Amino acid sequence: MRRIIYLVVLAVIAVVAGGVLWAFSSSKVSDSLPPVNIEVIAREMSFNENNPPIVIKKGQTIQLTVKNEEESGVYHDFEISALRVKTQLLEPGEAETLNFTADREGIFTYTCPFHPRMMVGKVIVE
Ligand SMILES: [Cu+2]
Repeated sequence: MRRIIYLVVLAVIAVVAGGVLWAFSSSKVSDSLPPVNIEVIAREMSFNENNPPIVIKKGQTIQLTVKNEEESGVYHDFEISALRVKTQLLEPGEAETLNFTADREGIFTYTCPFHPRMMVGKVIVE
């Protein structure tokens, strides 16, 4: 009889432990990284004044808005070729928002393909 009680207790522990593990693993899925909004302004031949690094996390959904705020006639584009991210050609006053998720860690380059020497910076995926 004692042995049966012991086995029942063990079984209950196993079920509870299994439930706790399941809860942890399912909460991990729903607690995945929240989306992040990033705004990039193209003005006076640079992004956000000095082409700062953009730091994001692997697997995080990024909502990226690129605005061309040049006064006149200068078109820009924004590209992270390693992550297959690219806007349309943006004329002054125009903006585009796109979503992407970096699927690997590393340091990549963003650029305006029209002005690759002046408008270039790093994307750091951690
Ligand atoms: Cu440009």
